[in-house]
Amino acid sequence: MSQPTIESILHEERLFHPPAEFSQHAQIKSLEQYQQLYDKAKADPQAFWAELADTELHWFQKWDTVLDWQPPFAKWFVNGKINISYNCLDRHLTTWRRNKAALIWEGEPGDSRTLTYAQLHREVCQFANVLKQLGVEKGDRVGIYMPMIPEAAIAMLACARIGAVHSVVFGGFSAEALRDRLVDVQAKLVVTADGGWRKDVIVPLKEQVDKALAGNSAPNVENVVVVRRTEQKITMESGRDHWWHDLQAKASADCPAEPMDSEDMLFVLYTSGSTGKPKGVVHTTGGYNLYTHITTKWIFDLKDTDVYWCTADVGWITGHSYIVYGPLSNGATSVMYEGAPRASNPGCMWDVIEKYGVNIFYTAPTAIRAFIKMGEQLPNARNLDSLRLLGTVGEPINPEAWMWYHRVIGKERCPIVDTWWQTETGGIMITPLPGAVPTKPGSATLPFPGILADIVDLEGNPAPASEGGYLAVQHPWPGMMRTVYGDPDRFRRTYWEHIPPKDGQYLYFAGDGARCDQDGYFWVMGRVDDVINVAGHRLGTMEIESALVSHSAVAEAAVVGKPDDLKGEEIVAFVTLENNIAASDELKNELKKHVVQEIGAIARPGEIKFADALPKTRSGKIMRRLLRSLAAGEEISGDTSTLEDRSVLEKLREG
Ligand code: 7RM
Repeated sequence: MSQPTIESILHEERLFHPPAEFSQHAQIKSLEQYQQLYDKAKADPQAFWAELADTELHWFQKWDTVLDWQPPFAKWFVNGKINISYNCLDRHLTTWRRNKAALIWEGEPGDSRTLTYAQLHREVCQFANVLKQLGVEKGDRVGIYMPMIPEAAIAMLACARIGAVHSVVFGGFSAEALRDRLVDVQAKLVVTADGGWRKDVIVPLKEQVDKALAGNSAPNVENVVVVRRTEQKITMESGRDHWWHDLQAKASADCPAEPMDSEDMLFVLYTSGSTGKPKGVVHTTGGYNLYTHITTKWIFDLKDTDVYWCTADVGWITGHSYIVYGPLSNGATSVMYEGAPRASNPGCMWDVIEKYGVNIFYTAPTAIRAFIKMGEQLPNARNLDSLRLLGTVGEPINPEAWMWYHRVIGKERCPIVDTWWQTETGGIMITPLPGAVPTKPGSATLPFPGILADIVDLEGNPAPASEGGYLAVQHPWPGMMRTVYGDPDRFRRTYWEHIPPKDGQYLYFAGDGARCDQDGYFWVMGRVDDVINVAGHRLGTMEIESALVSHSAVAEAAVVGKPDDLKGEEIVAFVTLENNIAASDELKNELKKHVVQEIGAIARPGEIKFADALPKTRSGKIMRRLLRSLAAGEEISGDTSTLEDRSVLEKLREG
């Protein structure tokens, strides 16, 4: 896929109005209504958020200050007492939703399970008691390393219920990556499963946990709770490991939700940046609850009869905010799917839509491009009439993929919400409201009410309309991350001082390049830092470089992204070897395997290129810009005058 260019944006003239029938019944019904909300929020953000917090959420005790902003540290709903598990469960039990499906789980191979709000509440209360019995207290951290099964959501909600802080680690990460995260967050307990299904194969999750904990390398972990899922043989360490079903069967279902301070930590989720180790992004309770609640309600235009399906994994922020917390806080029916399209079952997504009558479908551009490749006969063979709204997230969507989604899946009658946001923002920031904002293929359109998005240069000055610049946000919002776990200084430097504050005015730097068109529509062009986006997964080039350099044969490594039709970007690694080591295809494979072992399969380099030397500046910085052009097979353009040794480039070009 080619990254969007300013030229392609300038030539995109197609405009799709929300269908009248859709707008008529929508939460937000017209562009005027959106504009009113936007203006109201802009004029008095605190009043705007306070009114929503009051009407949309249950508080045990009301806050006394809406926002305490000590840049770049924000506190929302100060001294308010709230519990997100209460808002996601208990408050629905006294309504007709008590027996409504909360989670519909479609598992592999052919398993399924539906949990009503009452049933989910019961399971969550029981597991909350299990956590307590195992010594987990308010403020303690709990690692969750799980397949896409209901127990993942149950564990998250159980933590939230007693005030424990969850840190979900995507099940595709390796034992090493898991260990790094468990150590950084000082997890006291880990919840996992014997295994998980990933495209016809079993991922040995418990085995990975054993590896991560071996030799007391994550010393804070006292207990491991294991869900029986795939039934393959695992070893259970006595005193440390416990079966979920044993504990759950004995646990009381009575566990009132702990009134949490609005600013108590809810979870830590690790994400990659341009430097150093992945950062533990910290989200707190009240603001996150409100932000995910209201964005879900307005952007996905939730109706009480809807079946809503977000295809993300709960190991990513999209799963946290838009499978679990946002939908459940609204009392919605949220589908959770363990499977994934693959050669043996290429039409499985459409089967799920047909089986459950899915109305709202939220997925990633990389998935859409894979659907295109598999052919429209697959969706065409299923009844997709239930669909009324489509969404995308994770990377810029190329207009061709947007048009295919609109025509083949949406049958030209479903609005598409292209939602821009990040782990750090907690929830969706730039997006159409589907009944209100006309869409353009490839544009995330307009900011959500209360979000003051800007495009600026590195001094924080507005970028000229024709050129584009850096995406930034002006005012704090309730869902924003509060800090980097254990490193507030890194939080300040990375996000709030990258663009130097002027007169005490701080701008949040998102790390994306973007442009605004003549209608004020945002076009996000992709990362401007050393973060690459492979199939919607966010990876830091430096993490992959560190993994490569940790191999004894490697002297130096530089990793860049190369445009890829399916995955958006593909990882290309330039590697120089230690003196006595010879380059070979076997070594390439070994290095790829090594990266998988260090980080996980999502970080496997697509290509490894051996080089005698890497192009560097006189001050010794690797010139990635040149490597990016080389990887993409482009002519090297721009300034190469800072290159220390020009022959390095010639050699690399010769291959
Ligand atoms: C939700 C999520 C964040 C990065 C972000 C962007 C890219 C996400 C879009 C997008 C263009 C979109 N969180 N991104 N959504 N780019 N249009 N609609 O993906 O932390 O994992 O990644 O993803 O580069 O900075 S994330």
